[in-house]
Amino acid sequence: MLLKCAAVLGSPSPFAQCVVFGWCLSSRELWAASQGPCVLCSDHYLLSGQLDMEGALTARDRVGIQDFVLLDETTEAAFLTNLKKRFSKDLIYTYVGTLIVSVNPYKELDIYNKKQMDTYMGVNFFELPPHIYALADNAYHTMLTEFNNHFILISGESGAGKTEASKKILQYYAVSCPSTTLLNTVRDKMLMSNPVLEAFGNAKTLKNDNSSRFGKYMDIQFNSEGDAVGGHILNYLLEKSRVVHQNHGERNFHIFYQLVEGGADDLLRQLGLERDVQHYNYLTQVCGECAIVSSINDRNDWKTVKNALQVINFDEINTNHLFGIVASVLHLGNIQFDSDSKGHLSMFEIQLWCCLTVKVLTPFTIDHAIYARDALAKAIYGQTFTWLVNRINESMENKDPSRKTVIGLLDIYGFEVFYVNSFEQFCINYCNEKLQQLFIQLTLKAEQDEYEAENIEWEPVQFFNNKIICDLVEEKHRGIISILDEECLRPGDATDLTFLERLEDKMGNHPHFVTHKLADKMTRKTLERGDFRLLHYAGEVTYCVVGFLDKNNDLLYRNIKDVATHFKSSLLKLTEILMAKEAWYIRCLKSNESKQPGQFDEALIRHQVKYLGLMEHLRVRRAGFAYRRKFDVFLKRYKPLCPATWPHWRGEPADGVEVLVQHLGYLPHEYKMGRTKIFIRHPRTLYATEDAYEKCKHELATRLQAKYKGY
Ligand code: AOV
Ligand code: MG
Repeated sequence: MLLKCAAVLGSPSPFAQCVVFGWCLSSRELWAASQGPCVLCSDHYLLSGQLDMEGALTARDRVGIQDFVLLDETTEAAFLTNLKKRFSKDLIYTYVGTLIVSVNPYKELDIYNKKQMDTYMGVNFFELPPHIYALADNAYHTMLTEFNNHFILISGESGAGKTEASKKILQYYAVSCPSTTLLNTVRDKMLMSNPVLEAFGNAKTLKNDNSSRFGKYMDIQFNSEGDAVGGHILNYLLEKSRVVHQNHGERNFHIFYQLVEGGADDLLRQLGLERDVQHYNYLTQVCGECAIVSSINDRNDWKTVKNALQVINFDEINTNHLFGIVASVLHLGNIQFDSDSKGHLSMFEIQLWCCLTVKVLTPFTIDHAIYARDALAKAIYGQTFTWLVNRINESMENKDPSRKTVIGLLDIYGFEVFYVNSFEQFCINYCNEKLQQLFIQLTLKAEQDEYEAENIEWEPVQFFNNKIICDLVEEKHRGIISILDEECLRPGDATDLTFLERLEDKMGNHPHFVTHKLADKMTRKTLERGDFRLLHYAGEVTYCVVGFLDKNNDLLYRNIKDVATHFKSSLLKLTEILMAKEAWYIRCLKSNESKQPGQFDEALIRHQVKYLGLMEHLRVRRAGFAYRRKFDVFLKRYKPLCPATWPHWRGEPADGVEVLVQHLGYLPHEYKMGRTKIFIRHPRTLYATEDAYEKCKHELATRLQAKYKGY
């Protein structure tokens, strides 16, 4: 079983390739290999292929190592060399144990087709080259065998490939899980929720032509047979300010351009729209030419969205309402104010004009009126987005009452640094800070704590814990968010600048916080008086405080109406949801800033490898154990493999496990007994046990069938 395929009949020279080391075996070695696992690394599975003229042992040099755990040395240089080698061969995925490192290729690769999906279905993790399908499949099968919940955390900076990865995983589940006609419709809805939410929640930024401007957590719900029976989406803080303002070189949300470019003539006439994006202030106020993006086809995307809306049960009336709202936002943006502008307005606009310019008999100034108009546009769009998510959730609701387990997919906006960073970047980067903390807690810290708790001998690995930055932002009464909330609620003359002063008073000497006043001479030159700088885990970001109070007030206002929408508390809740599940990780790396295929910007990638803590993760993984299970759970599953433990083991579970693994021939260095769990060093040890278990189950079933045949 360990040997996938040895000789290739008829090929010029038969060989096998070790999938982890990637090296080839000569005929003599092949013969030896056919007696067991790879003779060179004595560890991993073998794949068939064709020996090229360069001969044996060259493949490793050419394609690199598929699991960083097996690198000769754990230096950053060796890590990057391996990543680069693989990237140059379009091998964008590499494992660190069961974690996947993915490098954005910025080009379509032929690795996401049905054939590939079939190849990865039901195969043990390390049997085939690294792929997100392998991770998706293993999460799925673990869920089915252990009846527990899982989540896949996809992280990385803006443009690194998180959303693409999450879509590919969803497609994998949609295509590869067992299906019935009824369930197919649930799956179609899950898939089709994507283009709709992307149209309303994604936009072109300087970092990414299809940047997610909201956070998304999606539960895919499965019944005990493994059918996908429903889905549920939680959304986080849509960047509403984009509706009324975009930075130079960026666009508004895709849906506006799709409607204007792709909507039928009749529809546009009905909605009073011109077929010209240049006509709308909200689409072109900063730079008109940014409306056209070579990688985006708004007309085609419009068709996809229209079709997707039908699949998720939007009837014609609802669809028309939805587009009516989108159009009304565009109309709002075109309302201009001057002291005698009433003469040019329609009835609808006059009513709106009265709302926006007269506040309890006190006329607004023109600035106030513009502010009120924009606030209204943002509120309308934000509410529509929430409504849309709710409708999608209704359409994907699980109608199957039987016991269910879930796999959660988390795809949020990635860490971002622009020339000017505002409240939105502050929230987005805080969110990333929280997820990094979660990663640390669940991997580096938890892993080492567990070895300690289980009394397993262990050499501690040092890592940077970003808890200090999370506390700086979120600590009760002392963190930046608390101070901002207090300042927003303080009656009187609170402004963005008084907020900054209070920060300076409170944060004083914090090592991750700097302002112009607090900075030394060198740093001061690069800081304006209205800025504060945070030293995030992923790098320094300078935030301009202008608009902080105003934008936070908006959140606070929503918070008073519905606590659940408050960003900080909703992130805390998300952390709780995730902590209760078994985690799988995809760490996405951005290959270059100019979105070019095939370009491997080493400095940029080194920086990401560093701040994502990949080296520390590798060191912990390498020194540790790939698999661990409670004694009773392990014994319950594998006891049929040993006559002394089958059908009942009367003693302590730990003793039963010891008897069992002795019987299975585990060598002393392959496992360790903790206080409550068995720890297994290499996955292959477990896979061999799992294979034996499957065989045993099959034999038992055959025997039972034969026995009861006559009844
Ligand atoms: P993000 O989700 O991580 O950024 P995306 O998943 O949107 O980034 O990826 C950005 C772009 O990179 C995509 O539009 C594709 O052009 C390309 N890309 C990413 N992954 C792949 C892949 N596996 N194969 C081919 N091209 C890919 V943000 O949402 O900005 O944080 O807020
Ligand atoms: Mg995204």
